Amino acid sequence: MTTTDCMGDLTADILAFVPQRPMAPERTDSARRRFRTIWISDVHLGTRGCNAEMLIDFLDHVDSEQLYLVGDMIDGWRLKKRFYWPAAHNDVVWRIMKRAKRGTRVTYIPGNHDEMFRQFAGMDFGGVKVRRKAIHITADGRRLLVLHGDEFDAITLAHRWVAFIGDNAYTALMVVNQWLNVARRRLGMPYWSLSKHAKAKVKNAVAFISHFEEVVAHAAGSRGVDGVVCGHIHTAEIRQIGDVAYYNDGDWVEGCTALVEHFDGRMELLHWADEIAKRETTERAAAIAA
Ligand SMILES: [Mn+2]
Repeated sequence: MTTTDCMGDLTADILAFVPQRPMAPERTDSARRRFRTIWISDVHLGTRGCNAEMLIDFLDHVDSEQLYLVGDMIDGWRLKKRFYWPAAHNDVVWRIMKRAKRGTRVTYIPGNHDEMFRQFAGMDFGGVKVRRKAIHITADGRRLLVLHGDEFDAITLAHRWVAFIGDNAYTALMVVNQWLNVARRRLGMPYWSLSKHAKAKVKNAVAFISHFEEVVAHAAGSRGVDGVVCGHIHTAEIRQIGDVAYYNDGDWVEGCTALVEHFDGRMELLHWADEIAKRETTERAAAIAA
């Protein structure tokens, strides 16, 4: 079998995997907020912790010329242990493939949880470029290195903030977080991240996170770029470290954040739970006025 045959089979397999239409139809009622670039990562599709509903809401309310998927989109480690794939997870994949088809330039940089896709780096599938890392040029001419971030684990062990409470405890915490938020939603209360709260309370975790940020920024600086965009540690941040701008787009397990670039090159972190709350307040006010 030639390489081309393999590639053909693989593309067909991937396209067959993407459903014909989503379970939750795409919302087109609201005018989408447009950005030059969007970065998301650490979605962990295939796990109960993944907040697919919130991500679907995000994808239905924003659009961009370019979209970077900065790793850990699918949790291959967890999926291997136990298969978990609800319709909402297909809907996320469908929406991303649809964007690529509509002309958004999509770059997928696999992380450590979806490292099985790293072997396809350099290839394109359905308009999605798979790469190990990328250089993004902002509208104001800055060069940003885009990578997942697990490259620095050997030095920082920053992702191991979880180790302080243990992986199983973290998973349990995520389940509690979900139930808590179902209850909060029923009571008309906004989304609240329990583990984000817990993480901020662990002093050592905070030290590890800031060490990770400094190591990544330093490595980017020595490669001569103006900034770095990563994910991996599930801690969204925009921070200037020396000459290097450090950006972390966060995650869609607990924080539910995306990094966006406006058309003038200005960067912003969107905390989607807050954006939903803002939108609902506006809608309520409009309903009362009407
Ligand atoms: Mn990771």
